[in-house]
Amino acid sequence: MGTEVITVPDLGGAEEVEVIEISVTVGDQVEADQTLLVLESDKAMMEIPAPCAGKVLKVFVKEEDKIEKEGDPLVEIEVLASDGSGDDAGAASSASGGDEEPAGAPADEPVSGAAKADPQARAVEKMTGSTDTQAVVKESPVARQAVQASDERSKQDAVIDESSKSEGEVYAGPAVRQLARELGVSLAGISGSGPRGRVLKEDVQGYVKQALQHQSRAGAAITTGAGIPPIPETDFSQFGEVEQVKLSRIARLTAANMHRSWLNVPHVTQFDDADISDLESFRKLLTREGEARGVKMTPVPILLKACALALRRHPMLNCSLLNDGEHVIQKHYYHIGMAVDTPRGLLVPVIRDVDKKGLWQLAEEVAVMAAKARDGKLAPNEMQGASFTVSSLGAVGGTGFTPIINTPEVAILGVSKAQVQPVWNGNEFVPRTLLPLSLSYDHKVVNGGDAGRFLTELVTLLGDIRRLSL
Ligand code: CAO
Repeated sequence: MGTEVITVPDLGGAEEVEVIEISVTVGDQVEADQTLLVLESDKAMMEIPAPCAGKVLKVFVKEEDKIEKEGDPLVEIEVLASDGSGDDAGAASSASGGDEEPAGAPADEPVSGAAKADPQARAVEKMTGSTDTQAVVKESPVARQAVQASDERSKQDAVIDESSKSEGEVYAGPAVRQLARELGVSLAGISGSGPRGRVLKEDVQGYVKQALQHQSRAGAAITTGAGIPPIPETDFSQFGEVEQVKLSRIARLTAANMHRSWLNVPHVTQFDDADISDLESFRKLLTREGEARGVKMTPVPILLKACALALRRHPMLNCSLLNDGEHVIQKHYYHIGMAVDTPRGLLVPVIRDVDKKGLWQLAEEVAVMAAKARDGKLAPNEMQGASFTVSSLGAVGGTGFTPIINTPEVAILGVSKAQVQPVWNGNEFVPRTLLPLSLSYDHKVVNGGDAGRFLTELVTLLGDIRRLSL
């Protein structure tokens, strides 16, 4: 354990830079890359991130201080030892060099070598899309846009948005954006009372207060579905011993993505059972060969293959809807995401070109990707580009579930635990192994007929896997 002093970076020739926001206080635990404070020149804002996880020991500046010199101390943190136990901080600096993103989260943009080594440079790159630190200060629109890009997701979640101004035009620091996100408020509707129209915390609070007053006056609006009533905060300590635990970064991103999908996509889930008795006998036959090859043929690779073929025959499930609501992008590739349960949260590595690969190759890739996900070694591009997702809880149990679509995909297959059940064959009940499947689809794009035909095709393919080769 040691301490690290975060100093004023290269100011890119800016003459006067002001501290416009201190995002932490002494004693705070911070994660690597978490914003410590925000500087602003007359042209742009710059977030100063923590280089590593730690505890804030000292803050050398206060809001509205003017910064003149590169190298002046800003914040001192006590560096937390990484014990390799897979905690969030450890994961952020894992050997993979790649940030992980959960279900459907666009993985972080690739960053340059310099940025990988230096979180501050990484933040600058994220802000600007440029490796040129000076550009941050000089090119205000780019920098501004980059700061605001981090807020892009909150746009989707915003429940109060009465303005035609785009979120991208709003001028606000990260703490204010964070507050707005937590409150489910779009900054686009708030007028800023700070210098140069900057939105302050008080503006957000005032806006919410006003909105709540308005809502209670028009109480009927809630019951008619015109708003999402907030869940009141509860003091659970009144009922017993409690502990507040911070969610991991992966869990937080998953929550945001699931919420966004849930709010934006009209989900319908269709259920069916596939008779996989013959498939299971075939799998058993492959046990020896699998041992010789050093890879196990589990149900997932076979499911992926069957899905790719069914997608090819039912292309509406292999689309994405454009934001104009008038076009879809028809994908002619079959990259399938595979939900993997890891100690740090849900990750979705993508198996590419599933339709072109044999079952052994798929089995190997499934095993490799699942291991990488669990070890925190997935690269960002290994979690991008899926056109469909399979979420198998077969090894865990359960008779069925309704998976949430990994947007911008339009469908996801949930797989539950196969069970031997009595099936009537016309003359008698016979024991058959049935695999419960649940297909959630975006009813904006996929209609019930498409989904039903897709699932029936899948059940047919899994019921007679000779058909996989047709
Ligand atoms: N029914 C019955 N048994 C099943 C099964 C099913 N549908 N699917 C897998 N199994 C069995 C396997 O055959 C294997 O059994 P044996 O060891 O006796 O042969 C065992 O369960 C373990 O399989 P596995 O999980 O190691 O391998 P897999 O290829 O089936 O799955 C993976 C890989 C990565 C999908 C899986 O490990 C996993 O992480 N699943 C969780 C996904 C998840 O969290 N989904 C929820 C997302 S929404 O919150």
